[in-house]
Amino acid sequence: MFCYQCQETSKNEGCTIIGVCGKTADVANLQDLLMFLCKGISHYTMRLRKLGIEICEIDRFIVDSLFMTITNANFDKSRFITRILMAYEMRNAARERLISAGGKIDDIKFDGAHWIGETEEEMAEKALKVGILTSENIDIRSLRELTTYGLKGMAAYAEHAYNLGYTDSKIYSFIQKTLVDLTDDTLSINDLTTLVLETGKYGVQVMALLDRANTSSYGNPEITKVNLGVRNNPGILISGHDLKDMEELLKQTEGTGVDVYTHSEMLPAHYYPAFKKYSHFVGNYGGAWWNQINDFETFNGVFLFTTNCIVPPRKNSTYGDRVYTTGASGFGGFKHIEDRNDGHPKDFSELIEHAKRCSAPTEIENGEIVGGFAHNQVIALSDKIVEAVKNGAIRKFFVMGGCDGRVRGRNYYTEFAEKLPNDTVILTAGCAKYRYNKLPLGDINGIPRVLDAGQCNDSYSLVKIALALKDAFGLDDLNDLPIVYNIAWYEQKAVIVLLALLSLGVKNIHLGPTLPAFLSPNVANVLINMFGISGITTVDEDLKVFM
Ligand code: SF4
Ligand code: SF3
Repeated sequence: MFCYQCQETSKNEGCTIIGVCGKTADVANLQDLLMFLCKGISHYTMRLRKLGIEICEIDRFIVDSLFMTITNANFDKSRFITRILMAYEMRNAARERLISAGGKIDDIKFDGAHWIGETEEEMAEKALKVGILTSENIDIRSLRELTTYGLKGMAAYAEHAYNLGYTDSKIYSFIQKTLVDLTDDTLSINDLTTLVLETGKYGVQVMALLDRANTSSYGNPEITKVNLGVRNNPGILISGHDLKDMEELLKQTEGTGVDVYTHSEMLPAHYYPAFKKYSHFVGNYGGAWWNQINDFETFNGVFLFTTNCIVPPRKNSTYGDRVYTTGASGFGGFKHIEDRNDGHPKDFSELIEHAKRCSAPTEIENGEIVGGFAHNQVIALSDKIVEAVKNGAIRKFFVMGGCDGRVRGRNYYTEFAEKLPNDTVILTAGCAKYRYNKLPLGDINGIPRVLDAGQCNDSYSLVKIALALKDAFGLDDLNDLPIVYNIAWYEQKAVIVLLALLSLGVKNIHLGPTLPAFLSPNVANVLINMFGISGITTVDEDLKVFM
Protein backbone atom coordinates (compact mmCIF):
# COMPACT_ATOMS: atom_id res chain seq x y z
CA MET A 1 0.00 0.00 0.00
CA PHE A 2 0.95 3.62 -0.34
CA CYS A 3 -1.35 6.30 1.01
CA TYR A 4 -0.54 9.89 1.91
CA GLN A 5 -3.94 11.47 1.55
CA CYS A 6 -4.36 12.73 5.12
CA GLN A 7 -2.47 14.87 7.60
CA GLU A 8 -1.60 11.97 9.87
CA THR A 9 0.21 9.97 7.22
CA SER A 10 3.20 8.08 8.60
CA LYS A 11 6.29 10.32 9.12
CA ASN A 12 4.51 12.91 6.99
CA GLU A 13 5.63 10.83 4.02
CA GLY A 14 3.16 8.01 3.46
CA CYS A 15 1.60 4.95 5.07
CA THR A 16 3.16 1.84 3.58
CA ILE A 17 2.45 -1.08 5.91
CA ILE A 18 -0.78 -0.11 7.63
CA GLY A 19 -2.49 3.26 7.88
CA VAL A 20 -1.99 5.39 10.97
CA CYS A 21 -5.79 5.56 10.72
CA GLY A 22 -5.97 1.77 10.97
CA LYS A 23 -6.67 1.15 7.28
CA THR A 24 -5.17 -2.20 6.36
CA ALA A 25 -3.00 -2.66 3.26
CA ASP A 26 -5.58 -4.83 1.49
CA VAL A 27 -8.31 -2.22 1.97
CA ALA A 28 -5.97 0.61 0.88
CA ASN A 29 -5.11 -1.31 -2.28
CA LEU A 30 -8.76 -2.10 -3.05
CA GLN A 31 -9.52 1.60 -2.66
CA ASP A 32 -6.85 2.33 -5.28
CA LEU A 33 -8.44 -0.26 -7.55
CA LEU A 34 -11.88 1.25 -7.08
CA MET A 35 -10.52 4.70 -7.99
CA PHE A 36 -8.89 3.16 -11.08
CA LEU A 37 -12.19 1.62 -12.15
CA CYS A 38 -14.08 4.88 -11.57
CA LYS A 39 -11.63 6.49 -13.99
CA GLY A 40 -12.36 3.66 -16.44
CA ILE A 41 -16.12 4.11 -16.15
CA SER A 42 -15.68 7.86 -16.66
CA HIS A 43 -14.01 7.28 -20.04
CA TYR A 44 -17.36 5.93 -21.23
CA THR A 45 -19.69 8.27 -19.37
CA MET A 46 -17.87 11.37 -20.64
CA ARG A 47 -18.39 10.20 -24.20
CA LEU A 48 -22.03 9.50 -23.39
CA ARG A 49 -22.37 12.98 -21.92
CA LYS A 50 -21.11 14.44 -25.19
CA LEU A 51 -23.99 12.61 -26.87
CA GLY A 52 -26.39 14.11 -24.33
CA ILE A 53 -26.78 10.88 -22.33
CA GLU A 54 -26.46 10.88 -18.54
CA ILE A 55 -26.88 7.75 -16.44
CA CYS A 56 -27.93 8.88 -12.96
CA GLU A 57 -27.17 5.53 -11.39
CA ILE A 58 -23.55 5.76 -12.56
CA ASP A 59 -23.19 9.40 -11.50
CA ARG A 60 -24.28 8.35 -8.04
CA PHE A 61 -22.05 5.27 -8.04
CA ILE A 62 -18.93 7.29 -8.81
CA VAL A 63 -19.66 9.91 -6.17
CA ASP A 64 -20.42 7.28 -3.56
CA SER A 65 -17.29 5.28 -4.45
CA LEU A 66 -15.04 8.32 -4.12
CA PHE A 67 -16.65 9.13 -0.77
CA MET A 68 -15.99 5.58 0.48
CA THR A 69 -12.26 6.10 -0.01
CA ILE A 70 -12.07 9.24 2.16
CA THR A 71 -9.99 8.92 5.31
CA ASN A 72 -11.80 7.13 8.13
CA ALA A 73 -14.99 6.58 6.12
CA ASN A 74 -14.84 2.90 5.30
CA PHE A 75 -12.52 0.15 6.50
CA ASP A 76 -14.68 -2.78 5.38
CA LYS A 77 -12.87 -4.97 2.85
CA SER A 78 -16.01 -6.88 1.81
CA ARG A 79 -17.77 -3.63 0.90
CA PHE A 80 -14.92 -2.69 -1.42
CA ILE A 81 -14.93 -6.08 -3.12
CA THR A 82 -18.68 -5.83 -3.70
CA ARG A 83 -18.18 -2.31 -4.96
CA ILE A 84 -15.49 -3.37 -7.42
CA LEU A 85 -17.78 -6.06 -8.81
CA MET A 86 -20.49 -3.42 -9.16
CA ALA A 87 -17.98 -1.17 -10.95
CA TYR A 88 -17.55 -3.82 -13.66
CA GLU A 89 -21.31 -3.90 -14.15
CA MET A 90 -21.56 -0.13 -14.31
CA ARG A 91 -18.72 0.01 -16.79
CA ASN A 92 -20.28 -2.66 -18.99
CA ALA A 93 -23.59 -0.85 -18.90
CA ALA A 94 -21.92 2.43 -19.91
CA ARG A 95 -19.96 0.71 -22.68
CA GLU A 96 -23.08 -0.99 -24.09
CA ARG A 97 -24.99 2.24 -23.98
CA LEU A 98 -22.21 4.05 -25.80
CA ILE A 99 -22.08 1.40 -28.51
CA SER A 100 -25.84 1.47 -28.98
CA ALA A 101 -25.75 5.27 -29.22
CA GLY A 102 -23.20 4.96 -32.05
CA GLY A 103 -20.22 6.18 -29.99
CA LYS A 104 -16.64 5.04 -30.52
CA ILE A 105 -14.98 2.75 -28.01
CA ASP A 106 -12.02 1.15 -29.73
CA ASP A 107 -9.71 4.14 -29.19
CA ILE A 108 -10.14 4.04 -25.39
CA LYS A 109 -6.72 2.89 -24.30
CA PHE A 110 -6.93 3.36 -20.53
CA ASP A 111 -6.67 -0.03 -18.89
CA GLY A 112 -9.24 0.80 -16.22
CA ALA A 113 -11.84 0.89 -18.97
CA HIS A 114 -11.26 -2.79 -19.79
CA TRP A 115 -9.66 -4.73 -16.97
CA ILE A 116 -11.73 -7.30 -15.10
CA GLY A 117 -10.55 -9.59 -12.30
CA GLU A 118 -13.30 -11.53 -10.62
CA THR A 119 -11.38 -13.13 -7.79
CA GLU A 120 -10.00 -11.50 -4.69
CA GLU A 121 -6.48 -12.57 -5.68
CA GLU A 122 -6.79 -11.01 -9.13
CA MET A 123 -8.06 -7.81 -7.59
CA ALA A 124 -5.24 -7.73 -5.04
CA GLU A 125 -2.65 -8.30 -7.74
CA LYS A 126 -4.01 -5.60 -10.03
CA ALA A 127 -4.46 -3.14 -7.16
CA LEU A 128 -0.71 -3.15 -6.61
CA LYS A 129 -0.19 -1.87 -10.15
CA VAL A 130 -2.62 1.03 -10.13
CA GLY A 131 -1.76 2.96 -6.97
CA ILE A 132 -0.51 6.47 -6.44
CA LEU A 133 3.15 5.61 -7.09
CA THR A 134 2.43 4.65 -10.70
CA SER A 135 2.76 8.36 -11.50
CA GLU A 136 6.54 8.44 -11.47
CA ASN A 137 7.20 12.16 -11.76
CA ILE A 138 6.71 13.51 -8.25
CA ASP A 139 5.26 16.83 -9.40
CA ILE A 140 2.76 15.16 -11.72
CA ARG A 141 1.89 12.73 -8.92
CA SER A 142 1.48 15.60 -6.48
CA LEU A 143 -0.86 17.58 -8.76
CA ARG A 144 -2.85 14.48 -9.65
CA GLU A 145 -3.31 13.55 -6.01
CA LEU A 146 -4.14 17.11 -4.95
CA THR A 147 -6.86 17.07 -7.60
CA THR A 148 -8.00 13.56 -6.62
CA TYR A 149 -8.40 14.55 -2.96
CA GLY A 150 -10.31 17.65 -4.02
CA LEU A 151 -12.63 15.38 -6.02
CA LYS A 152 -13.12 13.08 -3.03
CA GLY A 153 -14.15 16.02 -0.86
CA MET A 154 -16.41 17.27 -3.63
CA ALA A 155 -17.98 13.82 -3.92
CA ALA A 156 -18.76 13.78 -0.19
CA TYR A 157 -20.62 17.08 -0.41
CA ALA A 158 -22.37 16.08 -3.65
CA GLU A 159 -23.57 12.91 -1.94
CA HIS A 160 -25.05 14.79 1.05
CA ALA A 161 -26.83 17.14 -1.34
CA TYR A 162 -28.10 14.21 -3.40
CA ASN A 163 -29.53 12.59 -0.28
CA LEU A 164 -31.65 15.70 0.18
CA GLY A 165 -32.78 15.65 -3.46
CA TYR A 166 -30.34 18.28 -4.76
CA THR A 167 -28.18 17.42 -7.74
CA ASP A 168 -26.16 19.33 -10.27
CA SER A 169 -25.21 17.50 -13.41
CA LYS A 170 -22.32 19.95 -13.99
CA ILE A 171 -20.67 18.71 -10.82
CA TYR A 172 -20.98 15.05 -11.80
CA SER A 173 -19.69 15.92 -15.24
CA PHE A 174 -16.71 17.79 -13.79
CA ILE A 175 -15.82 14.89 -11.51
CA GLN A 176 -15.93 12.42 -14.39
CA LYS A 177 -14.08 14.68 -16.83
CA THR A 178 -11.37 15.20 -14.24
CA LEU A 179 -11.09 11.48 -13.51
CA VAL A 180 -10.42 11.01 -17.22
CA ASP A 181 -7.89 13.87 -17.23
CA LEU A 182 -6.05 12.16 -14.39
CA THR A 183 -5.32 9.25 -16.76
CA ASP A 184 -3.95 11.51 -19.49
CA ASP A 185 -0.17 11.31 -19.63
CA THR A 186 0.03 14.18 -22.10
CA LEU A 187 -1.12 16.76 -19.56
CA SER A 188 1.72 19.04 -18.46
CA ILE A 189 2.43 20.48 -15.03
CA ASN A 190 0.70 23.67 -16.19
CA ASP A 191 -2.36 21.76 -17.40
CA LEU A 192 -2.60 19.94 -14.10
CA THR A 193 -2.17 23.16 -12.12
CA THR A 194 -5.09 24.59 -14.07
CA LEU A 195 -7.06 21.44 -13.22
CA VAL A 196 -6.35 21.95 -9.50
CA LEU A 197 -7.69 25.50 -9.68
CA GLU A 198 -10.74 24.41 -11.65
CA THR A 199 -11.41 21.79 -8.97
CA GLY A 200 -11.57 24.62 -6.44
CA LYS A 201 -14.11 26.46 -8.59
CA TYR A 202 -16.38 23.43 -8.58
CA GLY A 203 -15.71 23.08 -4.88
CA VAL A 204 -17.44 26.42 -4.34
CA GLN A 205 -20.36 25.22 -6.44
CA VAL A 206 -20.80 21.96 -4.58
CA MET A 207 -20.67 23.70 -1.21
CA ALA A 208 -23.24 26.22 -2.42
CA LEU A 209 -25.43 23.33 -3.59
CA LEU A 210 -25.18 21.58 -0.25
CA ASP A 211 -25.87 24.81 1.60
CA ARG A 212 -29.05 25.22 -0.46
CA ALA A 213 -29.99 21.61 0.19
CA ASN A 214 -29.47 21.88 3.95
CA THR A 215 -31.12 25.25 4.49
CA SER A 216 -34.07 24.55 2.18
CA SER A 217 -34.69 21.23 3.91
CA TYR A 218 -34.12 22.18 7.53
CA GLY A 219 -34.13 25.99 7.73
CA ASN A 220 -31.27 28.38 8.36
CA PRO A 221 -29.07 27.54 11.35
CA GLU A 222 -29.71 29.93 14.22
CA ILE A 223 -27.96 30.81 17.48
CA THR A 224 -28.36 27.77 19.70
CA LYS A 225 -27.21 26.62 23.10
CA VAL A 226 -26.30 22.95 22.91
CA ASN A 227 -26.52 20.90 26.09
CA LEU A 228 -23.43 18.89 27.00
CA GLY A 229 -25.03 16.88 29.81
CA VAL A 230 -27.15 13.72 29.67
CA ARG A 231 -30.62 12.47 30.67
CA ASN A 232 -31.66 9.23 32.22
CA ASN A 233 -32.86 7.38 29.10
CA PRO A 234 -30.91 5.06 26.83
CA GLY A 235 -29.41 6.90 23.91
CA ILE A 236 -28.21 6.76 20.33
CA LEU A 237 -25.09 8.75 19.51
CA ILE A 238 -25.02 9.83 15.87
CA SER A 239 -21.81 10.93 14.20
CA GLY A 240 -20.68 11.96 10.74
CA HIS A 241 -22.18 14.66 8.53
CA ASP A 242 -25.37 13.38 6.88
CA LEU A 243 -28.42 15.44 7.84
CA LYS A 244 -30.92 13.22 6.01
CA ASP A 245 -29.87 10.34 8.25
CA MET A 246 -30.21 12.69 11.22
CA GLU A 247 -33.77 13.58 10.23
CA GLU A 248 -34.85 9.99 9.71
CA LEU A 249 -33.30 8.85 12.97
CA LEU A 250 -35.05 11.63 14.91
CA LYS A 251 -38.40 10.76 13.34
CA GLN A 252 -38.03 7.05 13.99
CA THR A 253 -36.89 7.47 17.61
CA GLU A 254 -39.66 9.89 18.54
CA GLY A 255 -41.83 8.45 21.31
CA THR A 256 -39.66 5.35 21.75
CA GLY A 257 -38.05 6.41 25.02
CA VAL A 258 -34.64 6.52 23.33
CA ASP A 259 -32.80 9.84 23.33
CA VAL A 260 -30.58 11.06 20.52
CA TYR A 261 -27.23 12.81 21.01
CA THR A 262 -24.68 14.07 18.50
CA HIS A 263 -20.97 13.33 18.40
CA SER A 264 -18.21 15.28 16.64
CA GLU A 265 -19.29 16.71 13.25
CA MET A 266 -22.98 16.05 13.86
CA LEU A 267 -23.03 18.73 16.61
CA PRO A 268 -24.22 21.46 14.19
CA ALA A 269 -27.45 19.51 13.56
CA HIS A 270 -28.65 21.20 16.77
CA TYR A 271 -28.54 24.58 15.03
CA TYR A 272 -31.27 23.71 12.48
CA PRO A 273 -34.85 24.76 13.30
CA ALA A 274 -36.26 21.53 11.88
CA PHE A 275 -34.37 19.40 14.39
CA LYS A 276 -34.92 21.59 17.45
CA LYS A 277 -38.55 20.57 17.72
CA TYR A 278 -37.65 17.05 18.86
CA SER A 279 -37.65 16.97 22.65
CA HIS A 280 -35.65 13.72 22.68
CA PHE A 281 -32.80 15.39 20.74
CA VAL A 282 -30.87 16.00 23.92
CA GLY A 283 -27.44 17.42 23.19
CA ASN A 284 -23.87 16.72 22.18
CA TYR A 285 -21.81 14.03 23.91
CA GLY A 286 -18.01 14.13 23.98
CA GLY A 287 -15.45 15.72 21.72
CA ALA A 288 -13.98 15.44 18.25
CA TRP A 289 -13.96 12.22 16.21
CA TRP A 290 -10.67 10.85 17.55
CA ASN A 291 -12.04 10.99 21.09
CA GLN A 292 -14.65 8.38 20.22
CA ILE A 293 -12.55 5.55 21.65
CA ASN A 294 -13.03 7.18 25.06
CA ASP A 295 -16.44 8.83 24.61
CA PHE A 296 -18.08 5.64 23.33
CA GLU A 297 -16.95 3.70 26.40
CA THR A 298 -19.05 5.87 28.70
CA PHE A 299 -22.02 6.56 26.45
CA ASN A 300 -23.35 3.05 27.10
CA GLY A 301 -25.81 3.17 24.19
CA VAL A 302 -25.78 2.59 20.46
CA PHE A 303 -23.72 4.45 17.83
CA LEU A 304 -24.52 5.40 14.27
CA PHE A 305 -21.85 6.55 11.82
CA THR A 306 -23.35 8.31 8.83
CA THR A 307 -19.91 9.17 7.33
CA ASN A 308 -16.34 9.61 8.56
CA CYS A 309 -14.57 9.73 10.96
CA ILE A 310 -14.49 6.17 12.29
CA VAL A 311 -11.64 5.07 14.57
CA PRO A 312 -11.13 1.31 14.88
CA PRO A 313 -12.09 0.38 18.47
CA ARG A 314 -9.28 -0.67 20.82
CA LYS A 315 -8.89 -4.44 21.32
CA ASN A 316 -10.36 -4.28 24.82
CA SER A 317 -13.18 -1.88 23.92
CA THR A 318 -16.65 -2.63 25.28
CA TYR A 319 -18.79 -0.97 22.59
CA GLY A 320 -17.79 -2.61 19.26
CA ASP A 321 -20.97 -4.69 19.06
CA ARG A 322 -23.15 -1.60 19.46
CA VAL A 323 -21.88 0.34 16.46
CA TYR A 324 -23.79 0.72 13.19
CA THR A 325 -22.72 2.36 9.95
CA THR A 326 -24.71 3.62 7.01
CA GLY A 327 -24.12 5.33 3.65
CA ALA A 328 -20.49 5.46 2.53
CA SER A 329 -19.20 4.50 5.96
CA GLY A 330 -18.32 0.98 6.99
CA PHE A 331 -16.17 -1.14 9.25
CA GLY A 332 -15.79 -4.91 9.32
CA GLY A 333 -17.70 -6.11 12.39
CA PHE A 334 -20.04 -3.09 12.63
CA LYS A 335 -23.59 -3.64 11.33
CA HIS A 336 -24.45 -1.71 8.19
CA ILE A 337 -27.86 -0.08 7.65
CA GLU A 338 -28.82 -0.30 4.00
CA ASP A 339 -29.54 2.69 1.79
CA ARG A 340 -33.00 4.09 1.23
CA ASN A 341 -34.93 2.33 -1.47
CA ASP A 342 -37.54 3.76 -3.83
CA GLY A 343 -37.93 6.89 -1.74
CA HIS A 344 -38.51 4.93 1.49
CA PRO A 345 -36.55 6.09 4.53
CA LYS A 346 -33.71 4.00 5.93
CA ASP A 347 -34.82 1.47 8.49
CA PHE A 348 -33.24 2.26 11.86
CA SER A 349 -35.55 -0.05 13.84
CA GLU A 350 -32.82 -2.57 14.66
CA LEU A 351 -30.59 -0.01 16.26
CA ILE A 352 -33.48 1.64 18.08
CA GLU A 353 -34.49 -1.73 19.58
CA HIS A 354 -30.83 -2.31 20.44
CA ALA A 355 -30.63 1.07 22.18
CA LYS A 356 -33.69 0.24 24.32
CA ARG A 357 -31.71 -2.58 25.90
CA CYS A 358 -28.83 -0.26 26.87
CA SER A 359 -28.16 1.85 29.95
CA ALA A 360 -28.38 5.62 29.95
CA PRO A 361 -25.17 7.54 29.19
CA THR A 362 -22.69 8.35 31.96
CA GLU A 363 -22.30 12.09 32.31
CA ILE A 364 -18.78 13.21 31.37
CA GLU A 365 -19.37 16.97 31.37
CA ASN A 366 -22.21 19.42 31.66
CA GLY A 367 -23.07 22.95 30.66
CA GLU A 368 -23.66 24.29 27.18
CA ILE A 369 -21.84 25.47 24.10
CA VAL A 370 -23.17 28.06 21.70
CA GLY A 371 -23.20 27.75 17.91
CA GLY A 372 -25.32 28.33 14.85
CA PHE A 373 -23.43 31.23 13.31
CA ALA A 374 -23.92 30.22 9.70
CA HIS A 375 -24.16 32.95 7.04
CA ASN A 376 -27.81 33.85 7.48
CA GLN A 377 -27.47 34.30 11.24
CA VAL A 378 -24.19 36.25 11.05
CA ILE A 379 -25.45 38.47 8.24
CA ALA A 380 -28.47 39.24 10.44
CA LEU A 381 -25.97 40.44 13.06
CA SER A 382 -23.75 42.24 10.56
CA ASP A 383 -24.70 45.78 11.66
CA LYS A 384 -23.59 44.95 15.17
CA ILE A 385 -20.40 43.29 13.93
CA VAL A 386 -19.49 46.12 11.54
CA GLU A 387 -20.10 48.64 14.33
CA ALA A 388 -17.84 46.63 16.68
CA VAL A 389 -15.07 46.66 14.05
CA LYS A 390 -15.51 50.38 13.34
CA ASN A 391 -15.38 51.37 17.00
CA GLY A 392 -12.35 49.14 17.62
CA ALA A 393 -14.08 46.58 19.87
CA ILE A 394 -13.18 43.87 17.32
CA ARG A 395 -9.67 44.21 15.89
CA LYS A 396 -9.41 41.03 13.86
CA PHE A 397 -11.19 37.84 12.85
CA PHE A 398 -9.40 34.52 12.76
CA VAL A 399 -10.80 31.81 10.52
CA MET A 400 -9.78 28.67 12.40
CA GLY A 401 -11.95 26.14 10.62
CA GLY A 402 -11.07 22.70 9.32
CA CYS A 403 -10.43 19.39 10.97
CA ASP A 404 -9.24 18.10 14.28
CA GLY A 405 -6.86 15.17 14.67
CA ARG A 406 -5.08 13.23 17.33
CA VAL A 407 -1.47 14.38 16.89
CA ARG A 408 0.01 16.26 19.79
CA GLY A 409 0.96 19.27 17.67
CA ARG A 410 -2.71 20.18 17.47
CA ASN A 411 -2.50 21.60 20.99
CA TYR A 412 -1.23 24.58 19.02
CA TYR A 413 -4.83 25.47 18.16
CA THR A 414 -6.01 25.39 21.78
CA GLU A 415 -3.08 27.52 22.87
CA PHE A 416 -3.58 29.84 19.91
CA ALA A 417 -7.25 30.40 20.81
CA GLU A 418 -6.32 30.99 24.45
CA LYS A 419 -3.62 33.51 23.63
CA LEU A 420 -5.58 35.47 21.05
CA PRO A 421 -6.19 39.01 22.34
CA ASN A 422 -9.66 39.71 23.74
CA ASP A 423 -10.55 41.98 20.84
CA THR A 424 -10.44 39.14 18.29
CA VAL A 425 -13.16 36.77 17.10
CA ILE A 426 -12.72 33.20 15.85
CA LEU A 427 -14.82 32.11 12.86
CA THR A 428 -14.96 28.35 12.61
CA ALA A 429 -16.52 25.36 10.88
CA GLY A 430 -15.58 21.68 10.95
CA CYS A 431 -14.33 19.59 13.82
CA ALA A 432 -11.27 21.81 14.35
CA LYS A 433 -13.47 23.75 16.77
CA TYR A 434 -13.22 21.03 19.42
CA ARG A 435 -9.74 22.36 20.19
CA TYR A 436 -11.24 25.53 21.69
CA ASN A 437 -15.05 25.51 21.66
CA LYS A 438 -15.34 24.70 25.35
CA LEU A 439 -12.86 27.37 26.50
CA PRO A 440 -14.30 30.36 28.40
CA LEU A 441 -13.37 32.89 25.70
CA GLY A 442 -16.26 35.23 26.48
CA ASP A 443 -17.89 37.69 24.11
CA ILE A 444 -17.49 41.17 22.67
CA ASN A 445 -20.57 43.32 23.23
CA GLY A 446 -22.70 40.18 23.18
CA ILE A 447 -20.94 38.67 20.13
CA PRO A 448 -19.36 35.36 21.22
CA ARG A 449 -15.62 35.17 20.53
CA VAL A 450 -16.09 31.80 18.84
CA LEU A 451 -18.63 31.87 16.03
CA ASP A 452 -19.29 28.32 14.88
CA ALA A 453 -20.90 28.13 11.44
CA GLY A 454 -21.28 24.34 11.49
CA GLN A 455 -19.69 21.36 9.79
CA CYS A 456 -16.65 21.44 7.49
CA ASN A 457 -18.96 21.79 4.49
CA ASP A 458 -20.38 24.92 6.12
CA SER A 459 -17.03 26.59 5.45
CA TYR A 460 -19.06 27.99 2.58
CA SER A 461 -20.78 30.10 5.25
CA LEU A 462 -17.44 31.58 6.26
CA VAL A 463 -16.92 32.66 2.65
CA LYS A 464 -20.39 34.22 2.48
CA ILE A 465 -19.74 36.00 5.74
CA ALA A 466 -16.42 37.35 4.43
CA LEU A 467 -18.11 38.52 1.22
CA ALA A 468 -20.86 40.26 3.22
CA LEU A 469 -18.26 42.01 5.40
CA LYS A 470 -16.34 43.07 2.29
CA ASP A 471 -19.50 44.74 0.99
CA ALA A 472 -20.34 46.25 4.38
CA PHE A 473 -16.91 47.84 4.55
CA GLY A 474 -17.01 48.90 0.89
CA LEU A 475 -13.83 46.98 0.03
CA ASP A 476 -12.85 45.71 -3.41
CA ASP A 477 -10.80 42.75 -2.28
CA LEU A 478 -11.59 40.01 0.24
CA ASN A 479 -7.95 40.09 1.29
CA ASP A 480 -8.29 43.66 2.58
CA LEU A 481 -10.58 42.49 5.38
CA PRO A 482 -9.14 42.19 8.91
CA ILE A 483 -9.33 38.39 8.60
CA VAL A 484 -6.48 35.94 9.17
CA TYR A 485 -6.86 32.35 7.93
CA ASN A 486 -5.25 29.83 10.26
CA ILE A 487 -6.75 26.57 9.08
CA ALA A 488 -6.24 23.03 10.36
CA TRP A 489 -6.61 20.20 7.89
CA TYR A 490 -6.84 16.45 8.21
CA GLU A 491 -8.74 14.70 5.44
CA GLN A 492 -9.85 15.30 1.88
CA LYS A 493 -12.90 17.48 2.58
CA ALA A 494 -10.46 20.00 3.97
CA VAL A 495 -8.65 19.79 0.63
CA ILE A 496 -11.73 20.81 -1.34
CA VAL A 497 -12.46 23.58 1.18
CA LEU A 498 -8.89 24.87 0.73
CA LEU A 499 -9.09 24.72 -3.06
CA ALA A 500 -12.46 26.49 -2.93
CA LEU A 501 -10.99 29.32 -0.83
CA LEU A 502 -8.09 29.66 -3.27
CA SER A 503 -10.44 29.80 -6.22
CA LEU A 504 -12.29 32.67 -4.52
CA GLY A 505 -9.02 34.56 -4.35
CA VAL A 506 -8.33 34.18 -0.62
CA LYS A 507 -4.60 34.68 -0.06
CA ASN A 508 -2.09 34.02 2.73
CA ILE A 509 -3.81 31.01 4.26
CA HIS A 510 -1.81 29.35 7.03
CA LEU A 511 -2.22 25.61 6.92
CA GLY A 512 -1.33 23.27 9.76
CA PRO A 513 -0.39 21.44 11.76
CA THR A 514 1.83 20.27 8.87
CA LEU A 515 1.74 20.94 5.15
CA PRO A 516 0.38 17.98 3.15
CA ALA A 517 2.88 15.23 2.38
CA PHE A 518 1.35 14.98 -1.09
CA LEU A 519 2.63 18.45 -2.03
CA SER A 520 5.98 18.00 -3.74
CA PRO A 521 8.45 20.84 -3.07
CA ASN A 522 7.74 22.32 -6.51
CA VAL A 523 3.97 22.12 -6.15
CA ALA A 524 4.19 23.60 -2.66
CA ASN A 525 6.22 26.47 -4.16
CA VAL A 526 3.56 27.11 -6.77
CA LEU A 527 0.95 27.43 -4.00
CA ILE A 528 3.26 29.66 -1.97
CA ASN A 529 4.01 31.93 -4.92
CA MET A 530 0.48 32.13 -6.31
CA PHE A 531 -1.48 32.26 -3.06
CA GLY A 532 0.94 32.99 -0.24
CA ILE A 533 0.11 29.70 1.49
CA SER A 534 2.32 28.94 4.47
CA GLY A 535 2.55 26.61 7.42
CA ILE A 536 2.47 27.43 11.11
CA THR A 537 5.35 27.89 13.55
CA THR A 538 4.85 28.48 17.27
CA VAL A 539 1.83 30.21 18.74
CA ASP A 540 3.88 33.16 19.99
CA GLU A 541 5.73 33.63 16.71
CA ASP A 542 2.56 33.32 14.64
CA LEU A 543 0.64 35.72 16.84
CA LYS A 544 3.36 38.32 16.41
CA VAL A 545 3.03 38.00 12.63
CA PHE A 546 -0.79 37.88 12.59
CA MET A 547 -1.44 40.79 14.94
FE1 SF4 B 1 -2.31 6.85 6.21
FE2 SF4 B 1 -4.08 8.85 6.23
FE3 SF4 B 1 -4.00 7.11 4.22
FE4 SF4 B 1 -4.93 6.38 6.64
S1 SF4 B 1 -5.84 7.87 5.21
S2 SF4 B 1 -3.56 5.20 5.31
S3 SF4 B 1 -3.51 7.55 7.97
S4 SF4 B 1 -2.42 8.58 4.79
FE1 SF3 C 1 -13.71 16.32 10.92
FE2 SF3 C 1 -13.44 13.83 10.13
FE3 SF3 C 1 -12.41 16.80 8.76
FE4 SF3 C 1 -15.75 17.30 8.74
S1 SF3 C 1 -15.09 14.64 11.18
S2 SF3 C 1 -14.01 17.99 9.49
S3 SF3 C 1 -11.88 15.33 10.20
